Amino acid sequence: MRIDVLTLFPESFAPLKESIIGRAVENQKLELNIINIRDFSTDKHKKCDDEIFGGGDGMLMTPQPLFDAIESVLDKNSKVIYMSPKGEQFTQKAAKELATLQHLIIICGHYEGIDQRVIDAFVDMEISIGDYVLTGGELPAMVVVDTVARLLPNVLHSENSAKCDSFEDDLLEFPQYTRPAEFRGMKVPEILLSGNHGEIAKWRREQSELITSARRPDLINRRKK
Ligand code: 4G0
Repeated sequence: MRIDVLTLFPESFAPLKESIIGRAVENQKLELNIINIRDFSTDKHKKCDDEIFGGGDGMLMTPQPLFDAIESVLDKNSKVIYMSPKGEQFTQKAAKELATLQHLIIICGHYEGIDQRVIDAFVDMEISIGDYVLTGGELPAMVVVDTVARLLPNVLHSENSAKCDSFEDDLLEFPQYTRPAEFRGMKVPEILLSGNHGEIAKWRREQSELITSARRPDLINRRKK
């Protein structure tokens, strides 16, 4: 998969060069291009924002640099996504759908967002990562890139790690332990050391159901449907 991210702050994407996503890029499982919208401004001062028509606080990103930046990467296989607090809620299900596509273009707005004409001309999907407002779409875009990239073939070590995730069956994860079997007097539950895989699977299922009922009753109700 190829992902092009359009932003005024390309350096904020440094975290994606680390760890699993960094390795996915190195191993060519993901082609990730971080594109500076300012490079496309035809203004003599490279200006990319202006005041809002009709009044109101703050600045809006102007159409020209965005139109040119988008047109520089757009092709017939592209899905254009705009990160916005008024977008559709991003979920694991949405990530799985995006992970099947060839090419994503993700637009990051800053300030009060972008001119509506950019959205009308190019955007296929407005996505929100949750009901809160950030100073820019960069953190939300990183959330989308990370979530989608770890679902791509051969990005995680085992096929299973993505399939066993929380939300995969609308249940939260059971508690997990590693060595040592006793640490500062705190013991790992006996059942997990028993080697009885049937009983272990049963215990994990019960634990998942308990934690999901306590923390996310909405998920339990959704499952019953
Ligand atoms: C568009 C996404 C973009 C409009 C972006 C701000 C949160 C999210 C931005 C605004 C973002 C999210 C109207 C302030 C950039 N913040 N929840 N900030 N306004 O996904």
